[in-house]
Amino acid sequence: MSAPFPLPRRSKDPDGLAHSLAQALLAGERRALARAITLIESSHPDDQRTAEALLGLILPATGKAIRLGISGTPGVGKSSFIERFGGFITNQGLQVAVLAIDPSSQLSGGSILGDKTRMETLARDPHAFIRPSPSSGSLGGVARRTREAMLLAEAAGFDVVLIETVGVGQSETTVASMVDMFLLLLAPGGGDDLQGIKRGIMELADLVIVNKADGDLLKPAHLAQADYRAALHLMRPRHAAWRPQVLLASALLNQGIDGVWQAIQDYRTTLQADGSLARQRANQARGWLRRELQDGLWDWLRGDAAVAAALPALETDVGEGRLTPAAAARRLLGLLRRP
Ligand SMILES: Nc1nc2c(ncn2[C@@H]2O[C@H](COP(=O)(O)OP(=O)(O)O)[C@@H](O)[C@H]2O)c(=O)[nH]1
Ligand SMILES: [Mg+2]
Repeated sequence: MSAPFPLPRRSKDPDGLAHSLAQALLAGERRALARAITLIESSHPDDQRTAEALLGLILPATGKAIRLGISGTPGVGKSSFIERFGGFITNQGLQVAVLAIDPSSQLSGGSILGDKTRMETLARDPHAFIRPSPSSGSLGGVARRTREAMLLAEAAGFDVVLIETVGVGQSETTVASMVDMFLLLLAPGGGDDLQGIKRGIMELADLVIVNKADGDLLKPAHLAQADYRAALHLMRPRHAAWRPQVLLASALLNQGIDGVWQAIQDYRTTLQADGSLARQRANQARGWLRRELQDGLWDWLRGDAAVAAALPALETDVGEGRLTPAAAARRLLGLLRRP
């Protein structure tokens, strides 16, 4: 944790606090970013009001970073790769923020924190900012806070925002819905490995990186590259102008990182040229609006006294097959149409 930001923990004047935080953030103050992320992660109503005011203030300063998602099953080398990749970025004079969405972090205590040893250099790099996954809440809540943290990092002047997730569950789709480009890290395993990777995750990838392409694994890595290329060829590309690439890298030997960075630049240039990057961001923002509405409506619905009273029995009926989910939902919604 960073040193305490010299502002009151909570304020009777949320707008005043939001303004000072926004100022510090836009000046690129690191501690302000840490403090602002803590604020958006807070469930205290005062903090939430301040957070909303803050996000409103900094929104015009967002959007300049390249937003990257990175996924891969545990052990594939994500942390090792991010350490090298992050270092490569800061060596170019750019700033990188690493955030995480890890639905399993409630159990493990946070993916990135547990990995600090593998990201030792990056963690000490003054041009890098590493923040572990919020360790409480539903995937939806964690996702919202990560997306907002990304906006805060952009306002603080970060050039690259990298969102890490573990290669399991639905967190991949969630991350893909907030980034410009989705990177998938795979191990050299060839055809066998391909069976284990969910096709859905593969379809999200704009860039596949076969890590551990070193030593005895170099040959299998080349075979895997060919297999993945063939597999991707059969899938519907996410963008008309971009064919997903499959590259080799070794986080261990610090090789192939420049190639990954070049592919990211090519992707960005290509998708900016035909307007699809901007279109994707607009679609993503609209998607998030809808998700927020769904969440809000659901909270509001459950807060309704009549619905809250009827819900448990209806859930039992649905669970035991006495009522269809559709009929139960209609009945609950009907309760809202009281005069
Ligand atoms: N040979 C080799 N091993 C690697 C490479 N990258 C990571 N590893 C090893 O793979 C293991 C898992 O790496 P880690 O970065 O923690 O993976 P994560 O769980 O995806 O974050 C560690 O023992 C690393 O040393 C690589 O490029 N080559
Ligand atoms: Mg890791």
